Amino acid sequence: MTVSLSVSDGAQATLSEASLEFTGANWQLPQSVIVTATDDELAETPVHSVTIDVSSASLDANYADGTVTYLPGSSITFNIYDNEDSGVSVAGLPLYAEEGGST
Ligand SMILES: [Ca+2]
Ligand SMILES: [Ca+2]
Repeated sequence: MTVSLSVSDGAQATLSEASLEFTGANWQLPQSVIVTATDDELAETPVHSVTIDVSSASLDANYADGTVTYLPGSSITFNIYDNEDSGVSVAGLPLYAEEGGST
């Protein structure tokens, strides 16, 4: 059985694997996929998300309907926490100036 994975917005996140092969020899072994949130340097909503779609294909009719029955649905929501500070900050407080001067 082949489990295929895709991310809804490749600019926001990437997957280490696009597909996983489960055979008669490895079906019982876990396989991992690493999801990496892209540091896009854009100020965005504090939490945004992508959808990871999961589907299966197999010559075995029991697994060939395109769904992975042991997952809660065929898509997974992956939340991304923005790391840009979109506000204005002032360093070097307290600010001051001598009379007649400016900062
Ligand atoms: Ca982002
Ligand atoms: Ca960002």
